[in-house]
Order: sequence, then C-alpha cells, then structure tokens
Amino acid sequence: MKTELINQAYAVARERYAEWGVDTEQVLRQLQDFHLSMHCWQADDVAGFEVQAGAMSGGIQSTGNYPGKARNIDELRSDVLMAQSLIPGEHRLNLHEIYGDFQGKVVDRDEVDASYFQSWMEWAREHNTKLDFNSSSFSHPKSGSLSLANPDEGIRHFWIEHTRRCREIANAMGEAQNDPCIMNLWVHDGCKDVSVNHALYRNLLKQSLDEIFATPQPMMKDCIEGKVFGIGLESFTVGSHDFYTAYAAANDKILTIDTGHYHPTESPADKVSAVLPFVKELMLHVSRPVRWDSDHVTIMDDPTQELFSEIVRAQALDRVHYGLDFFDGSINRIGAYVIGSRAAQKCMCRALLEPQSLLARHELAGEGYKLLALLEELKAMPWQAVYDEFCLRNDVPVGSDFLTEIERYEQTVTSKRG
Ligand code: RNT
Ligand code: ZN
Repeated sequence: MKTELINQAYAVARERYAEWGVDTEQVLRQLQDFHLSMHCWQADDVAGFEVQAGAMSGGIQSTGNYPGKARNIDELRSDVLMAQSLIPGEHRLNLHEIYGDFQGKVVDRDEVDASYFQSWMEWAREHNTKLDFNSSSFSHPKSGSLSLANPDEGIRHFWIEHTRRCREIANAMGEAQNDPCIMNLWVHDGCKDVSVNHALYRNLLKQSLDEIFATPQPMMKDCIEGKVFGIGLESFTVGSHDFYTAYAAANDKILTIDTGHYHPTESPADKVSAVLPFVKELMLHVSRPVRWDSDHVTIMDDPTQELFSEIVRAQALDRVHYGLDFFDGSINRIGAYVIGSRAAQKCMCRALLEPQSLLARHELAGEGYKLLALLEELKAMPWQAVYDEFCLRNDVPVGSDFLTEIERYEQTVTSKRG
C-alpha cells in the first residue's frame, strides 16, 4: 500500500478523533506498549517436542491437517519469527513445558528443569523477546482424567512435582530476562459422567495448589485458569471458574480468563470489572469459541472488542497480561498467528480510541440517547487508519499486504515439510 495514502488517511483520522478529544498519537504510544504473549502451540497443533510424545489428551483438540506444521524446535522458532515479522510491536513468547529443548533425551514431566530451556532463554535474548511459561498436564500416560486432583497420591504427587519444577523454570526465565515470567497453570481434571466426589476432588486440587505455591519464586508470577468442560470430561470440571476465582482472590494469584471457556451466553468481558476489585492482575487467553471451546483463530468479533474495551474503561491496562490461546490446524499456521494477533491489536486500538470521559459524562448525566448515539458513531470512525499508521511506523506490511509474505514463506519453507 502506498505510504502517502496511509499518511493521508491517518491525518484525517487524527483530526476526526481530535474533535472527540482523543489524541491518536497517545494511542499509538499505548499500542507500542501493548505486548501480546504469543502462544507457541499454534505452530504445531500443541504437539511439543517430547521424545516420548504420545497422542493428545486432556480434553483439548486441534482439528485440521493443513500441511507445514512445525516438526521440531528450529522450525517452530523460524515460524514464530516469521509471524512476529508481520505483527507490529514487540511481543512475548508463551511456552508450554512440552516444548523444552530435550536434545533427543526422554525427560519425564517430573524430571524437567531449567537446563532444558537454556537454549530458549538464549534465543529469546538474541531476538529481544521475553518468555512466559505453562505447566503441561495433558498428553501424558499419567494424565488420565485427574492430575492434581487425583486421589491416587502417587499420581497427584507426580503432577505436583511437575508443576513445582515448572515454577522453578519460569523463575529462571524471569531472572534471565530481568522481567517476571508469567506462568499459567491449567489442568484438565474432571469427570466424563456423573460423580459424587466433587468435594473430594476440589479439596485435593486446593491442597495440591497450596503445596505447589508454598515456595516463593520472586521472578515469576502464577496464574490459574478454569474452564467449563473438556472433551471426554463433560460432566464435571474440578477447576471451575468459581473454584479458581475464589482461590486467586484468597491467595493473591493472577486469574486467567480464557475467552473460550465460558457458557455461550456468558460474557468474559464482564468478568474484568467484577474480579479486579479482588485480584491484582489478570491473564488473558484470547481465543474464539465456535459452539464450544474450539480455539478458532481470534478475530475482531464483539466478545473480543468488549473484552478490550472493558479493560480500557476499567483503567486496568497495566494489570492485564495479554496471552493468546488458539490452535487451528486447518489453515496456514503463520496466517493464524498473524490474523489472531492483529485482531487483538485492532480491538485494543479501537478500545483506546474511545472518548472515555465524554461517554462516561453522558451516562452519569442520564443522557442515555447521547451515549448510545456516540457509541454507534464510534463504530464507523476511522480506527483502521490509526492501525495502518501503527503498522507503517513499525515497518511491517500494512493491511492485507502481509499475505504475500506468508505465501512466499509457505512456498519456500512450510510446504517443503513432509
Ligand atoms: C485448555 C486451556 C489451556 C490450553 C493451553 C494449551 O482449555 O485453554 O490454556 O489451551 O494451555
Ligand atoms: Zn487457555
């Protein structure tokens, strides 16, 4: 796209927003400071690099068989860098434990340590990126339907040991990058069919978490993620939203909101102002549920827009960590990263461009029709010109120009993979 045209469109947008008291230059600065935590698992359909890797389990599923998924650590790193080169701004990389650099060695989940992530830390430093982390309870012979809530003490302690070690790894990453590593804890624990031991499982999960969190790890931050149900675990989820919301509030932990994890008519955006008086920070897993927790690629849909708008309206920008969590195996995976990441940024861009104090004033003055009218007008304001300018200033392709780059990478790299 022609630079001149983008600049002209931006100049018009800048004036239009200024009429509403919104400074687009300020918004561009805020966008520059908006860092996504890009999930590594879109590149390979959540397979990871364990030598002993088996089938995917734990109630999650990546569907589709688009050619070219990353088969090893080098391919995944290359794909992530390719995606990042098409996304404006600087972003973090979110690793799961199963993505360690195991060098052909069988390393069980209760044996992992920071040495297997040394090369990741070096890679991150070299590429000026920061790492976040996740323990991995799924896709393992001991996963079953219960891990940290398992009444079998041997299995439960296996997963406690795993998660403890993951916190040490996260802490090492935090130290290496001189910035806390955000570690997410999600376990799939639940029941396929009716169960009468709900209280037992939840007490066990609480006990496990207490043991895991007993050791302070100053350079990492813990977040905990609940959900409604998993595949094959439809009847009961131990780590439900109520469970983790209460745990996070009582134990000063970060609550993770995965936008795919709620009942279809429930609004994840509405959680923001509801829990922020009680928890210091939130972690997002921005995703897109289609009828269930399908983890489709994030787009600019109403729920995503509402979520970012609620964060801005709550003045909570610096209390939120912005993770992505989708894994679509049916389309070009670099494309998936770029579309999803840019969609999240565009939603944030629109959220930041809202004339907040003006809107709030109308509402408090009882001028409901004015509030409604302005919100309607805002939908058609030239936010796209601001985002285009953002891309331009970050030296990444503007608009759909990134398609050519992805196509070239597909032709020369991903299509060559067996
Ligand atoms: C599963 C959770 C979890 C996973 C990743 C792979 O329902 O959303 O965050 O998607 O950890
Ligand atoms: Zn998630």
